[in-house]
Amino acid sequence: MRIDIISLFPEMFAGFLASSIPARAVKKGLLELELHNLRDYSTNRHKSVDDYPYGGGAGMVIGIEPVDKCISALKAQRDYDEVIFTTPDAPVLDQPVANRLSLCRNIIVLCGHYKGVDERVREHLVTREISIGDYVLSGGELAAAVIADAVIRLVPGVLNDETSALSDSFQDGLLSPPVYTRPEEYKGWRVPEVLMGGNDRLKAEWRHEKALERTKERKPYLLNNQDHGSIQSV
Ligand code: 6GU
Repeated sequence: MRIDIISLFPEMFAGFLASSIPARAVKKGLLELELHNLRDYSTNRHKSVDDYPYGGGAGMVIGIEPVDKCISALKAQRDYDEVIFTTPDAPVLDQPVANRLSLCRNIIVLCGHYKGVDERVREHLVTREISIGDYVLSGGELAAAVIADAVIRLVPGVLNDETSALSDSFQDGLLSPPVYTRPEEYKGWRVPEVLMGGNDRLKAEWRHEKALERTKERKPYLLNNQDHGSIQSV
């Protein structure tokens, strides 16, 4: 999979890219992640990419020209399955969307910006808009990193078997059950007895029961959501 991120602040992704999972995916050859500075596609000698808004109003607006130039340059090299725009006024990212995106070959993520982006970018160049929650960030960079992380870890081979994405919270529409490790007792706080026994069926039943109980208590809406966007169901 290849992810191209277009941003005015590409340096914000340095820590994320150096971190374990995305770095390992790149090293394994499962992922290409390229950053593009929108400023490099400015059409004037001041390297600016924004201008005053038509009709007035506060602040500046990022113009369509540099965005189109950057996206066109990328599209000339390969086909893209999605051009994603990060913006708080879009549908919120969830696991089914992450699952679908993980099946793409090439995606572009265009980071939104507090300045606002010319609406024609959204109308003509973007295929999908994503928010990461109902709160406002100063730019779309953190959202793009969140989206990239959620997607990258689903690419086959990126995680090893024990941490397989299939056993995640949300993947079966349920939250994960509680987990425990040694010691069996700490300050009088004990590991549930059933997990200490030798009956695998009982242990599996217990985990499923706890997963259901947690989901009902904490995120009951997941129980009504049958769309998991899994590889089987897309
Ligand atoms: Cl995608 N962008 C910004 N600026 N703020 C957000 C967001 C995105 N998602 C939640 N808040």
